[in-house]
Amino acid sequence: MDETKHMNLAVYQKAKKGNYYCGDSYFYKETEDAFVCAIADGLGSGEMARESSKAVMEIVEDYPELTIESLVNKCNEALVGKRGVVLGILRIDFRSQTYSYSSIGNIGVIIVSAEGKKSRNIPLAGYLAGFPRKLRVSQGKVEEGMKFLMFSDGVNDRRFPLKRVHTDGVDRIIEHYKELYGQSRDDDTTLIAMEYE
Ligand SMILES: [Mn+2]
Repeated sequence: MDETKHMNLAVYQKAKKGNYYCGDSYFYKETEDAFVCAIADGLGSGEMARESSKAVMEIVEDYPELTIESLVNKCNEALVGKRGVVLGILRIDFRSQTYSYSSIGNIGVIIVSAEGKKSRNIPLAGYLAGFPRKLRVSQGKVEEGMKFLMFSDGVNDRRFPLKRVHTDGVDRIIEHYKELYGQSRDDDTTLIAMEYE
């Protein structure tokens, strides 16, 4: 993936116990103007689930300049005739200094302000499957030191160790999660920790 200049980023990904392939996909990209990051979890398992989540990742790769709404609409078009996915997308616009994100289905997003205030996104139920659906996009100003956590449902967000997130760097956040929950793998797990600097 691309070098990132504005974003500090660390990733943890692990396939479900006994599974060779991970059904979760993620992608991130930073351009002059924006940073985009997405996690998709294909419904079901195996080849077809993977095909869907890959199709969505290609959209994010090809159109980082689009707004969240347009990105999700494009993803939806790419899913016509395919299996559905749950999807989380975060986009940071460097010019307007804003972030926006949307989560459809069980992709968690937690934002930690530079002062340590945490806000948790409540994902919309359902999934994306090639037909129009209602979206909810959350937006705000980005500030230096702000952190974003995005994760698939393999991460139990009620157990997520949030106490030290404010002071820990992104690598340490990932390490800490691994130490605590690296052994329990009931589902594919993807966790991405990001910091805007
Ligand atoms: Mn899952």
